[in-house]
This record gives sequence, C-alpha cells and structure tokens, in this order.
Amino acid sequence: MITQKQIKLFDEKISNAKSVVLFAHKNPDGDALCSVAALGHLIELNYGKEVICMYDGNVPDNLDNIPLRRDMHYYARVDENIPVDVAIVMDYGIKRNIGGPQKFLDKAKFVIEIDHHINDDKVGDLCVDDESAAATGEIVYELMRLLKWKSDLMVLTLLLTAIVTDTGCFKYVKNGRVLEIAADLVDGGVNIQRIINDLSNKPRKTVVTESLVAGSAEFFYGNKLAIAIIDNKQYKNLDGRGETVLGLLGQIRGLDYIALLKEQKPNQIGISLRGRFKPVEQIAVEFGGGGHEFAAGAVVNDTLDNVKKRLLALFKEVIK
Ligand SMILES: [Mn+2]
Repeated sequence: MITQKQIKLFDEKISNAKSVVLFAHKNPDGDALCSVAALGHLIELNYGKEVICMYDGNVPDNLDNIPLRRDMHYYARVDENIPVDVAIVMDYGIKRNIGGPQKFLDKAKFVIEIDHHINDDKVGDLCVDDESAAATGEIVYELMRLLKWKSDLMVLTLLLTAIVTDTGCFKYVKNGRVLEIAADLVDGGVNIQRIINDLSNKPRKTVVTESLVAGSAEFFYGNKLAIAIIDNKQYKNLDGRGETVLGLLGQIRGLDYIALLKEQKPNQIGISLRGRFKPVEQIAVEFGGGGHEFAAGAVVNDTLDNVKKRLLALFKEVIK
C-alpha cells in the first residue's frame, strides 16, 4: 500500500530536484529494466525533467528492443561527477544487487527505493515498498495512477513487460490486482501478444544449449529435485537466466524443485531455483541470495562441485 504521505513526499522531491538518476539491480531482468525506463519516462513527461536511467551488467537479447532501450546507459559510461539530487533505486532486493550504480546512490541528496522484494536492507530516505506487488512495474503503475500522471503507449508497454516477466506470464499471481492492472494496460492499447513473443525470442544457440542442459539434468530424492548444470563453455551461449531449462524441467510430473547451476566463471556459480508450489526462497538466502517464494537465486564464489554438494544437503533437509 502506498500512503498519501509517501505520494506527497515523492511528488515534492521530484518537483524540486534538478537531477534525477534511476537504476535497478545488476544483470537486469524485464521488471528491473522496464520499471526504470517507465518511471524515468513518466518523470520526463510529467515534471519536464531530464533523467538518467542506467543499468549494470548485460541486457539480455530479448530485452534489447523494449521501448526507450536506447535511452538507458551502462552505468560506467555515465560521468560520475554529475550532480544527483534524487536517486531512485528499484527492484533491488538486497544492497549487494545494486552493483556499479551504488556510487550514484552514495552521493545522492535524497534516495527513493521502490521495491516488491522482501527487503530488510533498506537504502531509501523514502521507501515505496510493497511486498504484495507481483512486480516493481505494478508499483510504478500505482504511482502513476495515484499521482494522476499522463502516460503514453511506451510506458504502458514497459509496465506490462515488467508484469509479464515477474509473474512468469501470469503464473505467479498473488492477488487479482495485478490482473486488473494488466487488463487496464491491454485496454490502453498494449499488444500483449507482441510482448510475450518478444520475451521468448532467443538466439538458436541459446535454445539448443538450454535443451541439451535440460536433457542432461540429474534427479534426486525420489525425483523430487532436478539439478541441471550449465558449464562455463555452455554459459557463453546462454542469454538471460536459462528460463527454457527451468520451464522444461518444471513440466515433469511429480517434481517439486528445480535448480539450475550456471558456471559464469570458474569459481563463480549462478544458482536459479524454482519450486512448484514449494518455497525456495530460503535456500537462496542460505547462499546469500534471495528473490521470491517460488523463484529465487544467488551467485556464489565456489566451485560447481561444492555448490552442488551444499545444494543437495540443503534440499535433503527440506525434502525429508
Ligand atoms: Mn521484480
């Protein structure tokens, strides 16, 4: 729930700011990237200010054509001496996920955080957090509605892209509100078919690699847990998080948990966890990560073998 007090303070801080920068978590997904681009554009439209939208990490191929993508800057290409009256940090979860843009947050006179993760690591002077929101894009929509901002088709498209991403195409929906918002966005002219098609549009080598990885997954604990591994060589073919692997394995009858281990570098393993009606967030937290109830992840500096062993031990406790 966004309060009147928060709305007032947000409006006041943006109205008075000369310089506004926005960013989300590093290695952005659709919610992170689109929420930043949407809010940045809304501020330009409604306050007549130029803003700087930035990101850290790689933008996956399937997000490279989102509206306003060319207005987003890799953080290291932004002059670090720019003044920052207000920094808006979105969808970040834990402080560690902010990455390079942290330096702009540190020098900001005022920090606004907007997030839907369970977040005990607050960085904002103003915290517009709502754990009941399915996506950060949903909170941006609420801000837009409550502040009666004008918008355009690019903003609406970005917001629906954020929502489609974080609900896994409307699978992870905690309440009807997000569906009402999606309906409103579609009625506003957004082409949902195009969004879903663009999001599942990957290079052939990515899909082929992901299918091979899914095909060589191992199964544990009475077939309740699948572990799939992308080694460093295969990782170079991957684009994004390996959703195809998770999606394929997630169709197997009787399976409760899917873990995908990605060898991003030797001794740096990305872990993506999915639970089918079973929570996985706590396991991600054990590895220093986080996320959501049924979809979570972490990055660990350790070998593939060690991470797999730890994962098996943790799941043994959960599945027993
Ligand atoms: Mn999100």
